[in-house]
Amino acid sequence: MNLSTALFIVATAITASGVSVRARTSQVSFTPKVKPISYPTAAEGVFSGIGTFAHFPYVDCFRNESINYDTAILAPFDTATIYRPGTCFNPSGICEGSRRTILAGGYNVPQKVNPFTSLAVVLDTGDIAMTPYDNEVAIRQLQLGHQDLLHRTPADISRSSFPRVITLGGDHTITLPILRALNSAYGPASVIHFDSHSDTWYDTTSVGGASREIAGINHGTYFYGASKEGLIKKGNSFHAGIRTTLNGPEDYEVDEEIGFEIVEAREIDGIGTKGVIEHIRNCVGDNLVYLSIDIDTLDPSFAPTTGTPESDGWSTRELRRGVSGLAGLNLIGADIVEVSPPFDDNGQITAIAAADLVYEVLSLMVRFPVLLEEVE
Ligand SMILES: [Mn+2]
Repeated sequence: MNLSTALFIVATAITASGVSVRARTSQVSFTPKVKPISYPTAAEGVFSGIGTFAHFPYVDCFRNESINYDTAILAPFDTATIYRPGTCFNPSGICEGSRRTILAGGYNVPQKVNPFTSLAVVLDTGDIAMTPYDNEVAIRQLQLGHQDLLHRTPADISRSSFPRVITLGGDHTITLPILRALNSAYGPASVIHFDSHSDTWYDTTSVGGASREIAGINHGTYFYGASKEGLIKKGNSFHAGIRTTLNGPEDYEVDEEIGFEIVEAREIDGIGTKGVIEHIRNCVGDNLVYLSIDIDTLDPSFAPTTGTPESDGWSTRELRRGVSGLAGLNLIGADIVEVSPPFDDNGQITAIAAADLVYEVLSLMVRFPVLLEEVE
């Protein structure tokens, strides 16, 4: 990142300095025959620049007090994964998948908004540093980093109470420290959770063992912990896309006790995306909502590169419809997790699907700011 950033600054200086640049070492005058191009161009939208999400400006908010409205952050962490690791490479993977998001202009046709030309200030803040050696410390680092971003003054205080963060995971464990951070600003929130797994497993020995308490917190159990900590609105939270095997029917009973309703993946055959959206909206109502998207909601044919793939899933089109169907809900933050670039194919099929899902979420956030006075 440092090298890329340095190169970017140098290039800008040359362009801004005019047509004549004197090389310091040789003292030879150089006059370009072609006028420097003005930015942005379509080509820049694809190939040039450092690899931020969809070419949004990179600002290291952890060393910079600049205000912001919406923020995409990156959280590399995969040391609580039960099956395929590699999601620590995911933030940059999704950014690669977003390289051509603005090529055709960035206007979101079904959502009728262009997040690139709206008044919202959107930044790519870079990674939160998280240790790969100690999960207890890493989870704390993400919580504090997220909390730091969240409690800044938003760019437009007349429209928004707090900046909103879209986190590119990482394995799904990252949702727990994010919910802890959000709780410091908003209190308990409803959760809309797209996933093939409920992630509310309570018997930690069945998902990797738990010789210490921290070992029981992983990407299959974090919602159980979040509910016990009072971070989730019970009865007003929702899983969509569930289809994994269970220990037994009792898993669903515990899940309901923890506070979730469920639409299984197979139900879409009967009720369609419209029915799925209706169920979700009825469940969360006007509550503050946190949105968490596991890429394994998608069938492995649409997203092969993920921590724990499950067949019989939804298509990218169905999931994008589901996400854009959340229009008007009080969305206070979101994550997209479990993309593991080392397992992706040469066409970056998973990274592109994930990037497009982030684009849908960003479009929602730009359209519907959340001002607490208007919600309560
Ligand atoms: Mn999952």
